[in-house]
Order: sequence, then structure tokens, then C-alpha cells
Amino acid sequence: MPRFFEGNLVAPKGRFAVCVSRFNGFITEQLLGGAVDALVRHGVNDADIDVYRCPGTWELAGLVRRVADSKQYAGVIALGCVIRGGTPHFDYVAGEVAKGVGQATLTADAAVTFGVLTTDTVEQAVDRAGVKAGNKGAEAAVACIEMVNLYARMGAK
Ligand code: INI
Repeated sequence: MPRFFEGNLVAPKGRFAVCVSRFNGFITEQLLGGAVDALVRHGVNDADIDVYRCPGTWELAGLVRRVADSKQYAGVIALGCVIRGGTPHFDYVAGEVAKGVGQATLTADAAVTFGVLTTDTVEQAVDRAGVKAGNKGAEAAVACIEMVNLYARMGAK
């Protein structure tokens, strides 16, 4: 019989940080609401949730890295929204946030999850912020609870 290692979705000990960018706020505020709602409905005390805001998704990875390195949190959730325009700006912002948050995921002791939308259209973003395709903020929050519990079970650093 194999041994399975996975995290459950019961609120763990420890604090959570939600890092959210203000750009495209009509979307990111929905992601933030979904993330906080998911944490609380899984049993996380809302006094154990801190929200950090930054101007845009470009700034998000730097914020996530510093928040994770503060060692105050068991889990850090990154939320943002990059919508493709007519210039290469999208590619730079989307590429850097994926790389930067990815790096924090690899190096931080905290569990770091990625709720950053990178869409071609406003409609695709709306769909992923609580309309047709769920709420990616909530999904990132639930994934964060699972990874915190998995790391705790592994005794991982
Ligand atoms: N920031 C976003 O979060 N989403 C976007 O779609 C976006 N676009 O398209 O411009 C965006 N730009 C701002 C960027 O994140 C920085 O805040 C800005 O460049 C200042 O450093």
C-alpha cells in the first residue's frame, strides 16, 4: 500500500497574507473577496488574515517575496489581474509576476499560491472573478490552506 502525503482543507495554525494589486481593481477586489471568504469558510479566523495592497501586478512579486520573508505567515496568496492590450506591456507584466511569485514559491518557508489572472479579454477576467468560471482568488486561497497543511505534515521547511 503506498503512503500518500497530502494536505487537508482544515484551517491550520498560523496566519495568512493576501497580497493584491489595485490595477484592474474591479476584478482584483472580487478575487480578494473570494480569497478571504474561502479562508474564513474553511475556518481561518479573520483576525489571522492580513491584506497587503500594491499598485499593479508588476509590483506584486516583490511584495509577495517580502511578505513571505517576514516569517509572519504560514501562507501567502498572490492576487492580480493582467489583461492583454495592444502593446507588449502585458507580456512583460504577466511574465515577471509568474516568474517572481514562482521564485517565492520555491524559496519561502510559507506556502505561496498564485491567483493572478492573465487574460486576453475583460470578459475572460470577469468570468474568473466569480462569474462563469469560478473565483480564482478563492481557488488560490483553498490551495494555500492545502499546501500549508501538506508542508506541516511533511515537517518541511
Ligand atoms: N498592471 C496590472 O496589474 N494589470 C494590467 O493589466 C496592467 N497593464 O495592462 O498595464 C498593469 N500595469 C501596471 C503595472 O503593473 C505597474 O503597476 C506599473 O507599470 C508601474 O510599475
